[in-house]
Amino acid sequence: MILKVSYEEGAAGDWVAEPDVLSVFEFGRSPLESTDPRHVPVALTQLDEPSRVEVWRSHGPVKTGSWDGLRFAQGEWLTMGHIALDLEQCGTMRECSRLAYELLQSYLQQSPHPWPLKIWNHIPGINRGDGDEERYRQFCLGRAEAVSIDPGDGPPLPAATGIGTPLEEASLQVYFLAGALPGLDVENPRQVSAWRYPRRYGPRSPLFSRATILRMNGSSQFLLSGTASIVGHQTHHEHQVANQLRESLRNVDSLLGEGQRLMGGARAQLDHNGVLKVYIRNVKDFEAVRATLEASVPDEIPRIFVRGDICRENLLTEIDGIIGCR
Ligand code: 3EB
Repeated sequence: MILKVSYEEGAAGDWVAEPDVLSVFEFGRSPLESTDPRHVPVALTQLDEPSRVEVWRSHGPVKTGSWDGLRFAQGEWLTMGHIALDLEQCGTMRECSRLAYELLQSYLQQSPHPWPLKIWNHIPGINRGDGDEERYRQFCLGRAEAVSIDPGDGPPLPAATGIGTPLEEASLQVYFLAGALPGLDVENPRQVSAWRYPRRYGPRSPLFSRATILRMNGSSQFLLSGTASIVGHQTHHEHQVANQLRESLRNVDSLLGEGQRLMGGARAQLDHNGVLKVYIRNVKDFEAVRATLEASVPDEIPRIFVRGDICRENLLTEIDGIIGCR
């Protein structure tokens, strides 16, 4: 595997010093507290125990730096980059989002690793505001304004996760993985592509593909987008968290099948070569979600549970992950 992701006990500082470490994500901290480019605080609280950090490793040596406020760690083949914009200094959510995506694109243009492979968007108070004024919809508007490419037939951006952090969080955070070679974008036959969602979900569609396959040095890895209980473009199983998680897992399964159809070879498995991250809106649902996941996927795949709001008010949980292909 070209990207090794693991959940590790211990402090972020214990891991950032390793020579092959691209980044260490620390849960439950504000992104604005970051000092080392490889240390990325994330404003999502971990729900399970023990407390762990998410460590990304790839072929080194790793070069770190800052570019117009974007911090990055560049390995031989892969780059991790992150942006945290203070919403108060930035203006509206729409402006902030546009700025973040303009910065991301101008950084990638001059990078030896210009191909975005997966983007995580952490949006404070994501469901705040009514109708088209909702923060998530305004975020989508700003992103679409920054991404000049006409979607046409294909996704203009790779896999992504869009998740809500607490309303009190001061920053919009965008972090990403980019590579020296383009990934292969995969859509889900069970779902309408996000960039073709009907108007009722917002003035500009979300821009992301359902998964991106990272192919490099003979290995393939599935970078799954945040996957929720959406079939077609509609939310299924409103108010039923366990059924929402099962539907999300059917979407993951369908994506892995579609990936195999496109790539040939063996089907990607949820095994020790991958990791899953489960986002839960309401803390009270944690035990039900944990038990449902345990009954549905092999024990050997590492997982972490975090509290986060989902981009539609009627969605209670969402899952993403990085899955190894043989
Ligand atoms: C969905 O399927 C759920 O706006 O970047 C998932 C992944 C979702 C990414 C984004 C939103 C985003 O529409 C929400």
